[in-house]
Amino acid sequence: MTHTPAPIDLLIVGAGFGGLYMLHTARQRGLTALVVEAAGGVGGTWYHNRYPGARVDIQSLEYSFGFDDALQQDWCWTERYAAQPELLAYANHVADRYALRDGILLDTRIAAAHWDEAALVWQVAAKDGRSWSARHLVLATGPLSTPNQPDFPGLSDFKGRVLHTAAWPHEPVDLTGLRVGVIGTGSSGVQTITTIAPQVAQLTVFQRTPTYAVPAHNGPLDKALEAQVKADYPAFRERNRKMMGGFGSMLPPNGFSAFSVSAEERERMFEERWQIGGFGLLGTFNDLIVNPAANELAGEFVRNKIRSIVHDPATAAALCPSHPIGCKRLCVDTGYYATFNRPNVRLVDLQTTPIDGFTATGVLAGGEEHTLDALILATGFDAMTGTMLRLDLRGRGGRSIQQHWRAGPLNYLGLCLSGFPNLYTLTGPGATAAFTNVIVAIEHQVQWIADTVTDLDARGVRTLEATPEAEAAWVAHVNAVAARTIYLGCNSWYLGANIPGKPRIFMPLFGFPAYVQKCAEVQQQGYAGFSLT
Ligand code: N01
Repeated sequence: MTHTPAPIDLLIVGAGFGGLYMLHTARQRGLTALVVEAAGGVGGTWYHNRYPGARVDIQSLEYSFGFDDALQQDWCWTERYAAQPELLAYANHVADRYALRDGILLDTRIAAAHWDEAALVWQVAAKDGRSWSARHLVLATGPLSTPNQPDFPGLSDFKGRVLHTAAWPHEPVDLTGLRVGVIGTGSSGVQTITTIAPQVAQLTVFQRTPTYAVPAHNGPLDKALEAQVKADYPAFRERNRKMMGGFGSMLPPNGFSAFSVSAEERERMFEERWQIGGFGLLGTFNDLIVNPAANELAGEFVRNKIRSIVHDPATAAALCPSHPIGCKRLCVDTGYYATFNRPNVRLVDLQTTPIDGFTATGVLAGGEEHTLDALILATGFDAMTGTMLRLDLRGRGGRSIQQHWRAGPLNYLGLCLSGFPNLYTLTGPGATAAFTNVIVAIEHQVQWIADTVTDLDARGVRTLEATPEAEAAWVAHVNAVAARTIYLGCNSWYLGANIPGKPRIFMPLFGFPAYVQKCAEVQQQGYAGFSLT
């Protein structure tokens, strides 16, 4: 790869919220930085996921940057849970407000990054042949950025339109009056299904695993609540940073067991949180995530809701999940289960009637042809590692990330990799982002990286590299934490279980405050677990 004469301090891959804030923070510290982004605009997730009904599942007063009080005072969300266009507008506002655009190269896909052991820099090349050298490389590529396109044999036989929720076209897609199929019932599928059902002639939902969904009770943002939060925003953010997931201080989890109250009281408390809506249901008791028996009570509460909402008992039964609630990320919905009461909506249970193939005009399942004009794949992502593993990323000795991660994503602190000096992963494996309000997680990791780079510069240290021992211990720690919860009890993307052949290693760390504390300790201890040169 060609060398450029003066290396920049930070090359950042990706212009989502992570890349934007990394660029801003680097500049504030007097570091030179460049963001390289494959898409035609900023916003990452909210640039690509334009499917009908796409919206955030954490309240917008929380799912937003807190690093600048002027920003959080000025910006006004219109809804309790912002929809994709508003989130994309927010990302663009951040880019403009902090004059970031001249540091962002759009429509440019990074193809390779090789560590240059002589010059102690990353040599980074784009697909179009341009190249840069950088002292530090930050992969702000997002945990959910490479769409999962399952290998459905015969799919190309289908002559109708095929769409993926995570790669939705920019021009309007008019599904009015069409016969539409949706494969997948995770968050993307749930939002798509609920939104398009009233528009389409016929909607066929192909479900492999039933999903737990709790009501969002979305609506216009409560102005009184907004005023209350804004009057105290820094303290509100601080309270959220102390929560397990970096959000939820408006409805803190209760500190007692599901078994410490009577059955009637338990039901009343679940109901109270169901009526409030959102993830707070999982905080009704303090043992829902750690005790399978307590978790089962919450799961049964939601199954009873499904049975009471869905009129057809067979459909209701097929919609009832049996895995632990929360084990796959909970969906936050707007009438998902009730959608199956519509006469134009049909559920196809792939557990009993698997997809046999495709015809020019539809999907064959259970010996029946489901005639479709369009098929929507809401099949998720090759999460957390998929995007990084598609790079030609090579560390010391030319060792590739594909070799390093052959048995799963080895990392230290969810930030660094042994053999890959001065490389940082944002919201990647080993970090809490997937369980956290991701913007809060990004703010923390970006600040850690910026602190580290400026600190190392001040000390005259040129390279920071995780030791293999620290890395192995960290992955064991992440998995040990997960083993104390219900998270190993299902086939989730947290485990890599949604992608055939992907190593089953539990990737995200549960517990944001402890993670923040650990990262700080590592810095205070002179970068324990790292070798410095
Ligand atoms: O993806 P998913 P997603 N044949 O992996 C099914 C975030 N997000 O895009 O469960 C048939 O959850 C798969 O079935 P199964 C959020 O963190 C947030 O919906 O593997 N079906 C599943 O039903 C979320 O967790 C928001 O058996 C197949 C679905 O496809 C994450 O993104 C909105 C299949 C995939 O569900 C991912 O959500 C959207 C196959 N071969 C996303 N392969 C909000 O903020 C997969 N499936 C609200």
